[in-house]
Amino acid sequence: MIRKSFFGAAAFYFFLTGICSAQPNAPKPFGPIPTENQVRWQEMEYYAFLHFSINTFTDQEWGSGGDDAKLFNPDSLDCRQWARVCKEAGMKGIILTAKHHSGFCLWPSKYTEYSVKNAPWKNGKGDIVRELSNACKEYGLKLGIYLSPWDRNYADYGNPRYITYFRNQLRELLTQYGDIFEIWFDGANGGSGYYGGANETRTIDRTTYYDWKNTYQLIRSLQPKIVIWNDGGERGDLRWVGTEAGNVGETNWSLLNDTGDVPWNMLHYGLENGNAWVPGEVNTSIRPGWFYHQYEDTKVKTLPHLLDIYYSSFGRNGTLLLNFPIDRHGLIHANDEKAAVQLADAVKEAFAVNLAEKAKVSASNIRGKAKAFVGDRATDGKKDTYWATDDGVTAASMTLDFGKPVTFNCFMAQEYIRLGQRVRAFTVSAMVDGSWKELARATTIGYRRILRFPAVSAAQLKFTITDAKACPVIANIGVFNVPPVLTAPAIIRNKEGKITIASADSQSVVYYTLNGNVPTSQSTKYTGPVTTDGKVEVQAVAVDPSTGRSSPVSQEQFDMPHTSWKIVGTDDIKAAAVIDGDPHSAWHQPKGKNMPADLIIDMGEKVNLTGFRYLPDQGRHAGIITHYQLLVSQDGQEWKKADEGEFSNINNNPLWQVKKFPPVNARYINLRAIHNTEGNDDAGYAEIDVITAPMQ
Ligand code: FUL
Repeated sequence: MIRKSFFGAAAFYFFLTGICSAQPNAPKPFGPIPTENQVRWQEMEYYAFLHFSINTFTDQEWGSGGDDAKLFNPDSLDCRQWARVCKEAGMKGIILTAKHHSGFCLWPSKYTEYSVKNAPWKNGKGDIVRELSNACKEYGLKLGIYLSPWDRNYADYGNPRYITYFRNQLRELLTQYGDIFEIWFDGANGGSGYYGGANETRTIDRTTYYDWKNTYQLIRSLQPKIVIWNDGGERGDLRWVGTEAGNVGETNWSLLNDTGDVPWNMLHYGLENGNAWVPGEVNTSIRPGWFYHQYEDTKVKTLPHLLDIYYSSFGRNGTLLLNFPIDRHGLIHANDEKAAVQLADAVKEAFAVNLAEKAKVSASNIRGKAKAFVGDRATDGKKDTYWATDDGVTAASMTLDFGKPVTFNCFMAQEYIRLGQRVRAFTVSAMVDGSWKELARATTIGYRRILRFPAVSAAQLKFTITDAKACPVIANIGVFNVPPVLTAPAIIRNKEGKITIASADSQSVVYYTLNGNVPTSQSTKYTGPVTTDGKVEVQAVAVDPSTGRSSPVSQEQFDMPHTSWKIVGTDDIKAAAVIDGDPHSAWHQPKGKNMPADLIIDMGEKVNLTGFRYLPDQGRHAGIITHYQLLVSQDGQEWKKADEGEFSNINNNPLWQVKKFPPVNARYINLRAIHNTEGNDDAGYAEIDVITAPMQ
């Protein structure tokens, strides 16, 4: 079944375009306002990212640029499947990594040999951008392009010849595949790479190297309706929100100052008095990584997690760009498809009935007392009408009378952004036992703001704008009763092998299994920490006894317990945080300890090691290791290198890093930190773990 829009039935209320300022006495635009291209983009609301490249076949997040094009060989690639899944998920478009940092091109660019034309897939005759562009047309989706400015394959990266190459590629992509709605220029720029065989580190100044001004001019001349996303260098039409975790600030202004690089907090919250309209796009992946890794098949984000992302992006004046990693077959994995469709269904269910629609509306102030601006304009389901107050009135309220008590737990508001973003703060209250009870208090609104609060039954709701930059202009409001969704329990194992399972919902009961079976309410009830030994797979579910509703199942696989593990070579007892199984505790090497910095663990017994895992400090954005060596030893005296490399993209996505290598017997491991994200000597660790196989 094709879902017509992300919101299904609620879509009717949620779109806004058109020109209302044609009304006599309409408010004048205030401050920066969006361009037509930005409004068109904002109304897309929800669209897909697809990450696919040569490194899909080497199990890496970033390709080095030196991997053989022959590795690129999906056996069942089907762009129509990608488009179908995105359509069913309620998305309006797809942005494809036509070229990621590896430099490998998914289209047969005539300017490089490093592309599908030298891959076994379709005997070198394939063109994924073409196939996707056709599939998008068939499914009524828009197409966007990710073209990495950083190219780890190209010999001339770092000198001006690369800019000509980059623009030639842009010309190909922006002229041969129809309309492109968005172009994406990632902020990772320069570093180590293959670079035509030079295998070296190259740094560039991303604010000047790409001559963005002229590059933008070229883009806009080829695709006048495009929006440009650029993280760093030169501000584009859209901004990154400073995290890949799937949220933007609760305060979120669609404004920035007209400068290039901006500090993190500005990206996350926008700038109240910024002089340019630069709205935020929230990008995140449906799995921990951007690229496909089989070991993440059980780590696809659960419905409650995806709903949180949805409310923290789309519900906070952002658009949501959700990534599907394309797998080695060339398909969106079934688990990812299932999760995305569940999200679409849950959203459709949540917003099916807008209680505001039938309410009697009154407003404390109506612009010129004119019918054109009464409160009902915000509940008439029309996108081009609005409630507005007189100029100079920057605090006002609107009351909804439902006629009888109704139950609700969610409020939605939209500003008419064509006239600028105005509201600074607002509250939502309900008439309970004869007086107004505040349910929620929030800051900015923008294109759309959604607030959730504990369910209340009331016959009246009051929406109060407490502060605005200029007279408020409210296009839509909605009131909903959203079905509760239980969060999957969190599972951790401590150093002693004790498993703790925690549910975020206090009234729910947790059931678990230790044998790989899916838990149900017939499984063992969790009553307190469970002692385990050896490798174990834990699955857990939370069930609400009053409704019978259950959470998604969470699943963790633990390797050897850390019971006999010791950190060697430091007296600092706090170093134990690295092996305590708690992702929230961390340890950093003492100040003054230079890179390379060694962290040696004695595992207490000889094991057959096939890999390791590293989780950076989750609390501080510091001491995140990017380049490492993993040394192993049987006796703590003689060491050999089992692995070395980079933790790609760990700065933006500081999650578990999994590294595998050929089996080796060892009792000691040394994770040697070579570099970190800051280029200083801070080496930090939340957790280190190993991957073992039975002894040979
Ligand atoms: C990051 C890149 O480095 C990742 O690989 C990914 O493409 C993500 C969307 O942006 O910064």
